[in-house]
Amino acid sequence: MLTPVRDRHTFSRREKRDYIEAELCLMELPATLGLPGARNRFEELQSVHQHQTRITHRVGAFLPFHRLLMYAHEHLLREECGYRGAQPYWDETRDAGRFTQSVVLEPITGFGGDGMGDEGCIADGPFANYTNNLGPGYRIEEHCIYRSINDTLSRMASQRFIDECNEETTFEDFWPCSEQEPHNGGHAGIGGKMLDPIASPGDPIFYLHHTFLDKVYWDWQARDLPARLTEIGGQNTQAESWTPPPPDALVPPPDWPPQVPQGDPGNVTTLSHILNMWGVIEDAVVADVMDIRGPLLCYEYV
Ligand SMILES: [Cu+2]
Repeated sequence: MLTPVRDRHTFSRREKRDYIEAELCLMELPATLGLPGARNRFEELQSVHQHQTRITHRVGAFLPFHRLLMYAHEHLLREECGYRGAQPYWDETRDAGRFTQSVVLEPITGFGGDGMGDEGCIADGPFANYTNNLGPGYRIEEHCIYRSINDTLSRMASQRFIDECNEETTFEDFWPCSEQEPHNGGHAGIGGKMLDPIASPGDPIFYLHHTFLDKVYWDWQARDLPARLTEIGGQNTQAESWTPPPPDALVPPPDWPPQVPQGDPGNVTTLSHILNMWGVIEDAVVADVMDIRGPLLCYEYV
């Protein structure tokens, strides 16, 4: 049986609460992997992202990597925190241009609202007291979950940008399109921690956003099956024009492992490209995550 993934807008009050409770549980479970700075299971997932930003964004593995990261997060919720419900995604097209009004961000059963005060810390909701230890960027230092919601930028989450991407007929054209507005809308619309390209999984809304993006990806694949279950491509290293000299928080510590793509014969992402999960779950290759209904992922959007 496939695990259902559902629009969070359709969740009952109880379903919303169950999910939030499982996430809070993950934030309390002690870390087991010894990843730098990660103090609990939630931060270990974040560390997987923090360690690999350069080889998982603006590259061909962007969509497959984040698909597996979504799966890893859900797997931990289920296996370690007893979560039984559907995996939620945030249908951001419903809230595009009005993120400040979104029910996803309400304080009781939602993720809490905008940042307040000098540091932009979220002031309400279940995560208001959570102290995150990873970021900004590659730094390891304690900070609140901070946001700076921007309704104008949240317009990038509009359906029309998804429609534009769906016009693309090859993965090599679809992937960069999806990484633009549909991806950036959620990050820039929420702002703050979510706008940190390296440590953004420190805001739990990250998982609803990227599951939404994964649905955008799957919907595109589903327009031409089975052909798009094997269609992959794109460069493995970020194009020069996309990597301006970073400020110091954006330079990985010298003692961290270098970010080197593995598994492909050249600088093009293939089905044998390795998706490294740093021990949170087993590593996989791109081929393992091409079909969300396949033996590893086993889920469906309903
Ligand atoms: Cu990312």
